[in-house]
Amino acid sequence: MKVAVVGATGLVGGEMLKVLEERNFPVTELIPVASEKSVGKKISWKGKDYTVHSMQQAIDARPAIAVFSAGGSTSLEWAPKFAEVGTTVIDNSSAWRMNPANKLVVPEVNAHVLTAEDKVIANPNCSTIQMVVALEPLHKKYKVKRIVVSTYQSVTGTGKNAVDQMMNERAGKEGQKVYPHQIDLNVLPHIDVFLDNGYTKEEMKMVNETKKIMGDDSIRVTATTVRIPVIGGHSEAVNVEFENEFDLEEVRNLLEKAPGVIVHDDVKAFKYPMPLLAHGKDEVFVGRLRRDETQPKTLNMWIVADNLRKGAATNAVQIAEYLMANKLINQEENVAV
Ligand code: 2RA
Repeated sequence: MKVAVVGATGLVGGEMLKVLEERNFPVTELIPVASEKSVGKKISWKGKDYTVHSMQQAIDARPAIAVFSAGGSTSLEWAPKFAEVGTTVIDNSSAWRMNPANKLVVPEVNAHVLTAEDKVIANPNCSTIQMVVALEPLHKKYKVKRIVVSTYQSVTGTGKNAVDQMMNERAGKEGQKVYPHQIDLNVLPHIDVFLDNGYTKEEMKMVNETKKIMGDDSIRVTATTVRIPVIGGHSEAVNVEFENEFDLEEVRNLLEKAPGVIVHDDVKAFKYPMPLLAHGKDEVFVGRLRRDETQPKTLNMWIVADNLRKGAATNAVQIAEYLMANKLINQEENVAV
């Protein structure tokens, strides 16, 4: 199957290539795409060199699937052009996520909404993905009413330049500044731009995307998203109120059986999820399970996942796997128009 990776030279694009290889996705021809300045350069994948294509060259090759991680404006301009030639686009930007005509998918939660007519599919925001994977089994059983979430997000969520800023600061070196303040030895309660309501775009993504993915507009979400000087993954402290009462052991059992979830929770042995342990893995790690003793039907939990993998690349590839398994993409080598 011809697969285009748009943004192949970025952090998420590189992770997408890694995940496609690790999961043996049946790529017969890889079409890496990057900005004009990289066109013609070579990238290596599975021991072979591939020439970086321009967008138009990639469209002309008529890939069956194009996974995008190239920013919202690029996706708005080019994703429809891929779709016009029959390619199915899975886009990691926020461009299409809240558009009613486009599906927003986390396979463990709502892959069933996908159809062969979906040609531009949105990959949710990383901090939303890990939260809904953990909440879905509990929502099915107890019905989520309200979520209060605080996030502790890795600098890899911003990109390579942010990692460089943190490492330069740590080494006492000068360098490009991505954040408005020092990030090393600090935390920034500021991810993406501030809106008129005092929240950031990142926080409103968690509010709005959660409802769309879980298919329940009655779910109330309030979020504080924070950048911290780590790599490896995003962490989240989630306080979730249910419509119905729960049993804590039953919650633990539901999570242990849930797809894509690993429960890591034994505080006596100091076992709990951490970015260092989630780094490079595809699962969502849950721990610190405990009842909120200040109000009924309410649970506290700690959720950690690698934001570049399950938070982006792996979720996108899992969507592609679902489409392929359910024959929802044109798998002919030359996609029919
Ligand atoms: C971040 N979730 O962490 C956003 C986008 N990747 O910066």
